[in-house]
Amino acid sequence: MSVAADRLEGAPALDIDAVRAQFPALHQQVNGKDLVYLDTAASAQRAQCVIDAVSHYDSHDHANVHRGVHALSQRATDAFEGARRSVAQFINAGSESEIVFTRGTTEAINLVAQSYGRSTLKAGDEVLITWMEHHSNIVPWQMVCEQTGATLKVARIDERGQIDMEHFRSLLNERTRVVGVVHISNALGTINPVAQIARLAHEVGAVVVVDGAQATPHMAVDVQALDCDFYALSGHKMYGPTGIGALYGKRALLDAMPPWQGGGDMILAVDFERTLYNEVPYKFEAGTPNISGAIGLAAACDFVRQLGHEAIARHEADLLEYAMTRLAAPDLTVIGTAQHKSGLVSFTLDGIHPHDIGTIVDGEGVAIRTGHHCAMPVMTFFNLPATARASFGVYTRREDIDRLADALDQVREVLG
Ligand code: 7TS
Repeated sequence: MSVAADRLEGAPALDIDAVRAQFPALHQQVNGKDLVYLDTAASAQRAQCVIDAVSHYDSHDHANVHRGVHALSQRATDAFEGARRSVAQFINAGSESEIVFTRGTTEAINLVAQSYGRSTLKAGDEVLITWMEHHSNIVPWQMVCEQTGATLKVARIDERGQIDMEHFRSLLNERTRVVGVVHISNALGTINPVAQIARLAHEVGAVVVVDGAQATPHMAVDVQALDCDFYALSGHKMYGPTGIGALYGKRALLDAMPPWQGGGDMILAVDFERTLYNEVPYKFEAGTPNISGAIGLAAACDFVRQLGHEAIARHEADLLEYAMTRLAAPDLTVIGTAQHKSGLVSFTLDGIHPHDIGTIVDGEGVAIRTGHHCAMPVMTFFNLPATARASFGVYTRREDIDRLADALDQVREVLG
């Protein structure tokens, strides 16, 4: 039994049939076969309670927020601000004013780079990230380094797909102003020691930006316990809608940061000489926000919280262990074998391009992701053009992994 599974012994079990009943999209046929959806890391399927919350809002309560005195605008505002409270509670932020709604993780990190980064970084400063970052935690930092003259540093990873902490420590110094790290790698499944990284970064006075896109659906996240300065998440990774996510930031940092986009809602008063900005979080939410998305995200937070992170972690640890055994074969190489790993398996089959794997298993009704997973440096590190990736969620069953294993046999038969 893996370390993770051992630790979770005694955690409550998920009622998998009840969970699956919450996901209408799972109950369909693809290419004449019952759908097996193993692409949750790219985007999770949407829970019925999320669909219902969005539909109820759209059908009954929609109006613009923060501006109307009429009943619908007040209802919409209450629901929108209630959603902010739900997200704050979900990651244990100290206050809902520390939650900025964004389009997702990508926009949240760009906000930090362009507001915090652009206003504080200068030539000689360093931004430290890791080799396993998603492009959304690489490119925004490259852009702001180019704008400010700061330098991007990258901590190595090892053969198992874990951060080389010795190298990470050796790159940290008094010039390091920002540390960016992914909580769970989407390409490898590695769960990173974010609290330890935050401690080390704070010792040199750097702020820590955590890419939590893959973490919030799979593990309990407590931003205060992690003591990270910023935390980014996406609704669609956690059974919620696309086009909505959030940035958590420590209040003192958000207060000191300049706005990054100008427009309605982010101001208190405007004349042509000077604009007085609104307080946080509104200072960072120019324009009409994704109101129904925020309501859907809050419903997704409730859904995950009700299932319970312990039960989810136990379920996914069991699936991971099962998959590692069930898929094991001389021609199959698993990429990413970290000691602490979440429920996904990135792999290659000898002599077969991952895209061909993806196409053939799709023909068997099995949805997996193939490609570089927006983490091209990880592919470079392992000297691969791409991998195939099966990623699990609360609705995944062992028999789904059996279906993948059978589909891989089909791949071998056709192309092997
Ligand atoms: N960070 C990580 C670790 C991710 O997995 C993703 C999306 C993002 C950031 C970006 O999130 P977004 O919601 O802003 O797009 N990952 C993937 C994936 O693994 N396959 O498709 C998208």
